[in-house]
Order: sequence, then C-alpha cells, then structure tokens
Amino acid sequence: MQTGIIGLPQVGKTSLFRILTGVRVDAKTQPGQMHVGIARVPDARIVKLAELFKPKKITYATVEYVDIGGLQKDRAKDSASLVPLREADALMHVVRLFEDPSMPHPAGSLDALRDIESVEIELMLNDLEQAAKRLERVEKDLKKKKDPLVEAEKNVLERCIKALESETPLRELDFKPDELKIVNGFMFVSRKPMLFALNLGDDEAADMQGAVARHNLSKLVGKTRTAVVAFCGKVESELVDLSDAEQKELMSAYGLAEPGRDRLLRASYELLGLISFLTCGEPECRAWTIPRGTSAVKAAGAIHSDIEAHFIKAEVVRWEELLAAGSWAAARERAQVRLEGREYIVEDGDVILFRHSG
Ligand SMILES: Nc1nc2c(ncn2[C@@H]2O[C@H](COP(=O)(O)OP(=O)(O)OP(=O)(O)O)[C@@H](O)[C@H]2O)c(=O)[nH]1
Ligand SMILES: [Mg+2]
Repeated sequence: MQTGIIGLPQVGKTSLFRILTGVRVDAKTQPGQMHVGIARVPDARIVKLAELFKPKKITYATVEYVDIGGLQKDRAKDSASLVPLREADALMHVVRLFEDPSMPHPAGSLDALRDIESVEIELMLNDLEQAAKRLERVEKDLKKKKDPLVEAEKNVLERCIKALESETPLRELDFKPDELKIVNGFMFVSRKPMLFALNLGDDEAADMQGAVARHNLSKLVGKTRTAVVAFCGKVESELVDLSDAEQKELMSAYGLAEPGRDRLLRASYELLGLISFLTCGEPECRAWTIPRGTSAVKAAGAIHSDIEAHFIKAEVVRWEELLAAGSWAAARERAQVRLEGREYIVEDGDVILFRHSG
C-alpha cells in the first residue's frame, strides 16, 4: 500500500514524510526528486500477543510513503511529476496553515482553500488529459468493431470527463461494480482517496481537533473518500530523533497529547479502508494489511499465493480471546477458535491460522 504526499512548494511535505517514516532527507526537495519511505503501523494488539507468545520476530503492518517535490505552476512539468502518483493507493495533500515571516508563503498570504483548489485543479487537468486521450482511442476502436466492453469504457470516460469539466474530482463519483473496475484501471489521480493534512503553527499544537473550525475549513469535511487531519510539521518532525523522555518533555511543552505519527497513520489507514489480521506463533507475531471486506482465501493470498491456491480452512480466533485464553490450545478448549471457509469475511483483529495443502 502506497500513499503519495503532495502539495504546493514549502508547505511541509518533507516534514510530514519525516514524521511518518522517521527518514531524514534534505530539507529542500529538488524538482523531479522523490523520497520513498516505509512507516510501521502502530498496533497494540501485536505488542500484547507478543508478550504472550514471545516470538523470535515481530512484524508490523507497513504503509509506504512517497514524497514528491512541490507542484509548480508549470503544466508540462507537473504532468511528469504526477506520474509516480498514478501508482499510489491514496494521496495526502499537505496544506500550509502556519505563519513564518522568515519563509513567506509563495502566494504572499495564507489561504488554505485557494491552495487546495489550485492543487486539485492540477490533478483534474492531468486526469482530463489522460481521459481525453483514452476516449479518442476508444472511439477509434469502436468504429472498427463494436464491443460491449469498449462501449462500457467509453461511457465511463465520458462520465469522468463531464465531472472533471465541472471541477469535480473523480473520487467524489460513485460507480457500479463493473464500472469501478474500468475506472480503477485508468489510475486517475483525482480518483485516489484523499487525506488533507493541515500543517498548523506551533501555537495550535494543543488543539488540533479544533483546527477545521478555527480556519473555516468545514467545506472539506464529509466528502466521499476524503478525510481531514491536522498536524504540526515543525514540532512533530523534531520529535522523531528524540529519546522517549525528551519526546515527553517537548510534547508537554507544546501541549501535544500524542505523537503525530500514530494519529496520521491511523487516519490514512482508515481512509484507505484497510484493516489488519494477525498471525501468531512462536516464530513470528505479525500484522497483515488487507482491505475491509476481504475473504479468508484472499487474505491467505496476502501471506503467500501458494496458501491462497491450496486453501482448505481458516482457524480464526479474536485477538482478545486468544490473549485471555493464553494459547491456541486453550482457546480451542474454550471453543473460541472457529473453522471458517473460503468466503468468510475477515475482521479487523482476527488471528488466523490457515490450513492448506501443499
Ligand atoms: N514554522 C513552521 N515551519 C514549518 C512547519 N512545517 C515545516 N516548516 C518549515 O518549512 C520549511 C519547508 O518544509 P518542508 O517540509 O521541507 O516543505 P516541503 O513542502 O517539503 O518543501 P519543498 O519540497 O521545497 O516543496 C522548512 O524550513 C520547515 O522547517 C511548521 O509547521 N511551522
Ligand atoms: Mg520537500
């Protein structure tokens, strides 16, 4: 799972990347430069289960973040810089809300809605370009030969173009399942789930919840496949290198309740509709990432394609029940371990033992 970090120049994209991944990179990102880093998703369940199983290895779920340079007001360059984003599963758009006289906003003033709109337009123009090219090809094909699948593609593209022309990002459209497959195949950037990450000034660290109201941004809330989260780029990126004690001290000086990392990761995990199932034994306790609604056999595939291919049954127990029982054997005795088939829908926090042949 990969999330792309985007935004105007000098808004705190690399600071956010650093908070999430702990990776230190040059402050100024050069055009065309890209940082890729992995963040471990915090998971208290794995920590507790590991205390019980004392495994040789603990593995957390991860999300990959890509930090591209600031989007310039230069269309040709943007088209190219947006290419890595087409592969992303979601986007995080960093919006500047901090004042800093030593580093004035390039537009001369702070205006989050203006900034958001200008980036959204870049995304939508890019999609419009892609969609128009694709439609041209599809129409040519249809002239040669009628094909219901290509016809369906044409309908989807026309609907997308209509939305884009009226400045509606494609993430706000609903599609039927068969259309969804088609539209996902186009990898449109304005279709990706979007997390607006508001980069607040240090003086706002104590009340991040209130940021949306304080900055009159309620317009951003409640849209489809869109979420809003606040952070304090400067303070929170300073936390990364500190010891636990130093972190506590800095956090209490600013009134921060928890490090931004956990909050931001949780928000992006939720936005993506992701959940974790767990596998637990002496060699390893591990969290695996799957989309909500995944069947047991597909979840097996997240571990290994062989387990998916030779799936027989899944032994499933709730993580809290396994923890309370103290072992797989004890949980079985208490009849808390269920035998589930291929189509069982895996739930967040299920601990699973896959039975497979070969
Ligand atoms: N005062 C203040 N400064 C910040 C904050 N977040 C980032 N900065 C500063 O703003 C500058 C730019 O931050 P970056 O994280 O490098 O921003 P960026 O969006 O990656 O910049 P480019 O890659 O050049 O587009 C740095 O000097 C940061 O220290 C913040 O919340 N408050
Ligand atoms: Mg940068």
